[in-house]
Amino acid sequence: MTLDISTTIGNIKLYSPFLNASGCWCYSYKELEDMRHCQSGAYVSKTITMLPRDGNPEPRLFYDVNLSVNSMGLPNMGYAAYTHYSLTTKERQKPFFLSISTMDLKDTHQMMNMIAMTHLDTNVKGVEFNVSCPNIIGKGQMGYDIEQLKNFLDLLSESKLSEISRNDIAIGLKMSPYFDKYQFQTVADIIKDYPRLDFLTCINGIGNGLVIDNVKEESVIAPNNGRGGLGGSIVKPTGLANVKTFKRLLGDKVDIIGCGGVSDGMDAFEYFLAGASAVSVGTQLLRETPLAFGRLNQELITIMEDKKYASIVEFSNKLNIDEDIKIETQKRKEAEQNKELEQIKKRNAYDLSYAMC
Ligand code: RRO
Repeated sequence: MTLDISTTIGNIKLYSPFLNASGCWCYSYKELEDMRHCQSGAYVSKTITMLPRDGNPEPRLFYDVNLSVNSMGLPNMGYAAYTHYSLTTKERQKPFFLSISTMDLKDTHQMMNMIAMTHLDTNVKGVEFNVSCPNIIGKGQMGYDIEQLKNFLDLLSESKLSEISRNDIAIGLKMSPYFDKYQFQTVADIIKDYPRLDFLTCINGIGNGLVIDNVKEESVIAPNNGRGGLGGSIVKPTGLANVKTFKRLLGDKVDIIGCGGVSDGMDAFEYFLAGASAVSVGTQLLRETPLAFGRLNQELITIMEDKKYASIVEFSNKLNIDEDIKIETQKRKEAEQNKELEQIKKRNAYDLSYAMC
């Protein structure tokens, strides 16, 4: 049987469904070159701001066999350096995506337009807007602020980037992890209104975790009062649930890149079952270097052989579990409307009796 592990993100083709999670092995030219030459299907840059940033003070990253925690604080070389990288390495066997910060909307807007103007020269094939960085001191996540999220998406819709064909650039969002059913529905309702979104990456680190070194009796990281974004196998159930729920709510409107706790082929297989079309690797990449991708491809192939699948579409989104989010949300809306009507009726009755006095 010929076995095919290729996939697509929007209209961009990947010969393997694995890529790095932004933030892992993608800061420097050297790391990006390692990613360009490894066996991943695509690669993505560190989240980029207009100007270079040093990020938060060290120690700011910790990982062990179960988890990772970081409060990097968006260190990156700045937009010009990553554009220079893309221009000088435009011959690629795989798609290169930029991760773009949404921390300062004026800068973000400028970067959107510049990416659009240079994309033919840089051969950038995707842009992932990071609306979910958990570590900016003094700033919450845009993913948890619906108004801010809408403002950003309006800006994106009106930008030159949105005019570029889907065949040339895939546009997506790196999503915060959500935990509440109604939150999922609210966010999905907003995303539905924006036609030029091709993918969601679910999930970014779970924010504000605390990992304690019980020998030193202190947090393993220093910034943000010792709190940081969690990754690794402990976040996989949350990642899977986010992929599944957004796939259920958004259907074919977007492709989903599963992210969180992928360290072997079976983790990836689970993400595909939940509805992912591709999978990114974070903590495990730090542990194992980009050599991980050859192993992951091979493990996925073995699983597919064992289960007699010839391609990823045969099992992507196959997990069939009952979901009543839409019904529950509808019921909640009706209950709220009824409550409002009751109040209006009571007020009218009161006004009437008052008028009759
Ligand atoms: O740089 C970071 O602190 C960071 C970012 Br931008 C992000 O999106 N997710 C994360 O866990 N760390």
